[in-house]
Amino acid sequence: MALTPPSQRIWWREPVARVELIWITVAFLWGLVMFFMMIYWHGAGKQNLSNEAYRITAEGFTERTNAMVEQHTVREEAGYPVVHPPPGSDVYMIARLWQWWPILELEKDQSYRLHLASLDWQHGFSLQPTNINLQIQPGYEMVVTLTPDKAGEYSVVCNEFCGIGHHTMIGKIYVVE
Ligand SMILES: [Cu+2]
Repeated sequence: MALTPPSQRIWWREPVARVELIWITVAFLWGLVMFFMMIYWHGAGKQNLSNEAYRITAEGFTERTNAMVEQHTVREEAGYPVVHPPPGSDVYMIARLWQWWPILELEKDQSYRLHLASLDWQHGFSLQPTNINLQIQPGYEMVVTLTPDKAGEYSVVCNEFCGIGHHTMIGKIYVVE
């Protein structure tokens, strides 16, 4: 390895080689293609759901979630309320250290507005086994309109490392016929 200085002091003011120009052009054009594909994929293909984001306060979001839980809890499971809200309604899920709260029970082929928010810091919403991923930031709610098309038990995994109990932060959504 040469550790001697370049022979010319201004070593960087050289014409760009043809092959490098070609690569820059190819990379730039490909970047443009992918940019427009992003917009295209938004509508076509099996992409992540389009979401909306709104500013919230932790207290306000807790209040709305509690109201839903109070009205529509149908049973309890390991200390978690299982909430069965009416089809078409707004449903809420709180992310906090270290849980997704409460458990939701939704009906197949019905639409819901799912509101997700964190009460402390950043968490990740990953719905398994379908591949829906959202980052949940404090101070904002993510709202997705979803229509579950398959009955079963879904897990919500936090996929944003959030501390010592991160691996235990697992929530649940039931979809019933
Ligand atoms: Cu988390």
